[in-house]
Amino acid sequence: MRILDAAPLSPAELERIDRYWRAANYLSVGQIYLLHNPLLAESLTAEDVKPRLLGHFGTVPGLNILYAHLNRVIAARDLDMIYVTGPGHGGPANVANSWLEGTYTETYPPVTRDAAGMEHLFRQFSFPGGIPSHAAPETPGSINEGGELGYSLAHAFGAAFDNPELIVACVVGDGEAETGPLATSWHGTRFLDPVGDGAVLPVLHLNGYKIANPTVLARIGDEDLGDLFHGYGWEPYLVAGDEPEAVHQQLAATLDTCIDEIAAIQERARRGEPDARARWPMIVLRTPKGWTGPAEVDGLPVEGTWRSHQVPVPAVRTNAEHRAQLEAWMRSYRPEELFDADGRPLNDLVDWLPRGERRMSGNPHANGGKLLRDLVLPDFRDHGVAVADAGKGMSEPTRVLGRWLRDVMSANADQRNFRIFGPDETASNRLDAVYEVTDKAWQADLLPVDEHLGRHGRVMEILSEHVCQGWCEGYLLTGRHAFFSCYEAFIHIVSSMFNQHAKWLDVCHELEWRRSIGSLNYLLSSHVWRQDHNGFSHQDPGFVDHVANKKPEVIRVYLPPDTNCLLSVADHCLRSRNYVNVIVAAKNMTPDWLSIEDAIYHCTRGIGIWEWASNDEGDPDVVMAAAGDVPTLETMAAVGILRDHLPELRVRVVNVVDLMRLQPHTEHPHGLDDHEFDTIFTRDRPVIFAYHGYPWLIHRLAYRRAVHAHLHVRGYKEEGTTTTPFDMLVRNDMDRFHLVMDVIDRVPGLGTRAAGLRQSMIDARTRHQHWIRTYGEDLPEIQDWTWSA
Ligand SMILES: Cc1ncc(C[n+]2csc(CCOP(=O)(O)OP(=O)(O)O)c2C)c(N)n1
Ligand SMILES: [Mg+2]
Repeated sequence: MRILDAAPLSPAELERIDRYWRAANYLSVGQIYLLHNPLLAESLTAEDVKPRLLGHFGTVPGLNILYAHLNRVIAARDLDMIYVTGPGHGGPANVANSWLEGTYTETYPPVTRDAAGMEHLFRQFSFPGGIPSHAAPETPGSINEGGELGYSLAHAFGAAFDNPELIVACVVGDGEAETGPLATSWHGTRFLDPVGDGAVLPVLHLNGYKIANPTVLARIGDEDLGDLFHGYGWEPYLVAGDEPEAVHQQLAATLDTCIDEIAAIQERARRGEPDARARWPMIVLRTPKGWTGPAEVDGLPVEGTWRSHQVPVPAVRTNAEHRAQLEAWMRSYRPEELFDADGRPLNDLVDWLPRGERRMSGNPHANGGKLLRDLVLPDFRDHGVAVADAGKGMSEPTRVLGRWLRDVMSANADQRNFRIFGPDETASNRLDAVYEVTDKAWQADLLPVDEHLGRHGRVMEILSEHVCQGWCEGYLLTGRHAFFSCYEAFIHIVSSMFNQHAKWLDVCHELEWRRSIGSLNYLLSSHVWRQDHNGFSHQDPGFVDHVANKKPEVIRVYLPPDTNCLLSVADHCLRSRNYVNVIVAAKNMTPDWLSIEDAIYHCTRGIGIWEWASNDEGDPDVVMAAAGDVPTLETMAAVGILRDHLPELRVRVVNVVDLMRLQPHTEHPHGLDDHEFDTIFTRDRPVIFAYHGYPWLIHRLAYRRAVHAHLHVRGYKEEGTTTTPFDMLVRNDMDRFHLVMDVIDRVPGLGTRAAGLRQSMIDARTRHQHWIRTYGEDLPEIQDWTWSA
């Protein structure tokens, strides 16, 4: 690793930056500890201290020293920069800097920049009715909560894409660096276009410790650490020390060099001399954990150890010695040199800081909705498939969607605010029409065999669902639009990231100043019912169950039954804001049920009676409901059998696109009120519901409905393997034959009358079993089945 020994700071600059750092540290410690007496006007009393001491100091001095130095280079060079805090548990640091920069008071006027405001600032931190302890949505300038560790670097890259003038400074905790998502995020430079994208400047914060352990990267020696990052294609610079003056000089010299190098890489590339092996600079900052805090507490070392992770001096309220230690610690920052008697930051403490939107806490990229522009969306109706006769024709839903996405990509090529993300599956999910107008981003070596790889590609593929998700979130949070396609089973990998993003959106609903951002749009394809090449490992429709746990204001789930419905749903999702939209759709040949006009009506309602397939004349004996493309097909086939063999049975066919329609309207904004629900499903007739995923979800959503006692749901019950498509249905009792049996078993009076039909359904399942074991494919009558009214 390179080590620079220049000392670019004049004594005055050194003094200035150190004072700023001390002020940020003082304000951070104050937030963790104090209720009153923010300026230490008198000696601390027990009542001045919070009853519950919550927060994390260990990472704070590192976050603050970086913030101070980044402010220096921003101001000196008029840089456009944001700050991503991997160890977001160091939230007091972000808040303190924002207060010093003035954005905190602009955002939250009651928190004035004086003694009263300082007291307010301290009190509210990790306090009931106040703000959370992390770099949360409430924190101006943050796009990374950092509560769940691992996503900072992927977020940083997502923010940098298509922002050629932006530098994203990204602190990575050395513990965070051990997580899977972070470890693979270092590959980001292989996808970052120095022409059209901005830069990411990672700072590995090698403070040596996590909560209770040393970190791996701090204990492998500088040489191996340097080699590791070299191997990943970075140029690592080491800044190390525990003596502030020396660290200030080294950090200043290193940041100057890094910013110069970034500019040089970009300048070369933008001049037309791209360098596929450009080594982007990064910094390894090795300073003590809990630096400037108490060296020892109760005879045990704290500064420079894991013991400083949270609250270094714990018993301040009850233990006078601890309280004196806290006071000495806070006074060591010399607040009288930082704030005037009224608690205002002294003029020369803050007069050199970046101003307006150049402040990292006030940069509009970190409140991306400010920069959000609507997508230009070509008319999806032009891509609709013609449907002369319902269920006669077939198409591949995602392939058709791919053509519309191609046009979306073209239409927004100039405004450069739309990308598609996916873990190596864009083509597999049959969205490959997009390659007619753009490539997959790639900055590593290119070989003649490669297809659709390009330096300026807008399709982002890396085989890490985590990184795809992190990039996608970073891109959205900075005010752009995205579409993420993934195999249904493997989207579980990012369940936890989805969680965090959904929580972020949820909190933003309460924050007027956080502007609306583009929705996170998932397309889950290659789904459970059609895993032709794969088996059990690839069969899991449960992500939706997890999504349904999140706040109704945030989540939407769509199960379009055919191609035209998929187009309509996708258009709706790309127009929406502040949601997580989950679309589940097949890539395989699927019957086309609805014309594009009918699809629009159906999807706008989100649920509907398919009267053209029903014969209930307003008084059904049974309701046959379906949600999902394969369940729709199977339901329609079952309805066909019923109508052929039991023509007097009045069957109502209901199709659900928007799953949240099933919830009461009091629970979800899309929920139907009971009256409307009852008119569709009845209050007392058997409902045979074929659902794409695990059956319990439908029960969960509909448990309060009058008809619930008569609701019988079929779905995936974890019976899977590599087998034929129809066999998957048979194994899970969602095949047409079983659905017919379900009707016979549940419609009063039908059991005896239709016993013969029931028996023939059992035989049909047996015939299927024998056939596939002999011929390896589904029965011809299954493969060739089409709907006939
Ligand atoms: C994914 C995840 N696992 C575990 C935790 C619990 N946790 C909070 S802080 C922390 C240690 C972080 O260490 P590091 O990244 O080195 O941060 P720093 O030393 O700067 O505080 C852990 C394990 C978490 N927040 N996220
Ligand atoms: Mg650490």
